[in-house]
This record gives sequence, C-alpha cells and structure tokens, in this order.
Amino acid sequence: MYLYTMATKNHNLSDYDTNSVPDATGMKIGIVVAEWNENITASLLEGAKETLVKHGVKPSDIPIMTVPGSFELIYGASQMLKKKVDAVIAIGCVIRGDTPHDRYICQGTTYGLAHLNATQEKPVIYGLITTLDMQQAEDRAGGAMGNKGDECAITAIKMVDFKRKMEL
Ligand code: DLZ
Repeated sequence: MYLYTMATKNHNLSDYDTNSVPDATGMKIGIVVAEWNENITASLLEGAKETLVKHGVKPSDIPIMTVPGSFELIYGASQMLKKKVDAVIAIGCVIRGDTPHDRYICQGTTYGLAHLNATQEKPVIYGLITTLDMQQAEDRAGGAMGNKGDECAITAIKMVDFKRKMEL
C-alpha cells in the first residue's frame, strides 16, 4: 500500500488568479523537455507554451530543446541558462517502475535542478512530474488535475518578475 497523499488533491494545477500574474511582455523563457513519456511531456510543453504566450511572451522568445530523459534535464537546463533567456523551465515525467531506478532518477534530477536554481543567476523552474502510474501523469498533464505546464509557465513569469524587482 502506498502512503502518499495527493499534494494536488485540492489544487488544480491550471487554476490561478490571472490578476496576480505580472505582464510577461518582453520576457524570454527557455524550455528543456525530456523525451521519455513523450505523450505526457508533450502535453506539459503545450500547456507551458500556451500559458506563456497568453501572458505576453512572444512564441519566438520561447526557445525549446529536447533531451532524452529527465536526468538529462540538468545538463540541458544548465546549457539553456547560458543563452539569452530570463528563466528556464525543465519539463519531464518519471513514472514508478518495477525497480528503484525511477527513484534515483527523481532524486538526481531534483537535486541537479535545485542546485542550478540555487547557484545560477537565472531561475530554473521544476517541471518534473513524478507519479506512481500513467493515469496520475495524465491527470497532471491536462487531465483532471490540470496541467503542470501551466503552473510552470506562471511560476517562470513570477520568478523573472521577482528577479527584476530585486535588481531595482
Ligand atoms: C532509464 C529511465 C527510466 C527507467 N525511466 C524514466 C522515466 O520514467 N522518465 C524519464 O524521463 N526518464 C527515464 N529514464 C531515462 C533517464 O532519465 C536517463 O535518460 C537515462 O538514465 C540515461 O541517462
């Protein structure tokens, strides 16, 4: 029996107060997306792109690169940070398997992205979903729980705005 409770149980990932989102006109947001579980990561990517554009980011200011798996998001994000972007969204999906391998990928990727976020000048947004099965992933990639890509886009905009305010 799993002891997890749903962190998103009372929270739809696509629900947010539009008025609380800063104008994103002129922002450049890079996205690095993993190919593993592509049916999920493609939906997360679409959600992120649509939400960024909705808030004023030009599609041409959203460079997108793919990497093979979530573990490669660390290197991918570190390289994307060197480009002319204000923030980087890292998108991946790790689904529990029959061995502990998925946990090492989750831990390594999470630690690597957290390290980048803490040590680099630009924000790195955590768009990794880690689920027990495909249904949970679908629920969070445009299904019953909304789309984590939307949440990542809003977070990226807010963090770029945060950085700009800190520089004033
Ligand atoms: C190897 C692996 C496995 C078992 N599962 C996933 C997964 O659920 N999601 C994901 O994004 N990547 C997975 N990978 C691939 C690793 O992230 C990585 O690409 C390889 O270990 C090579 O470094």
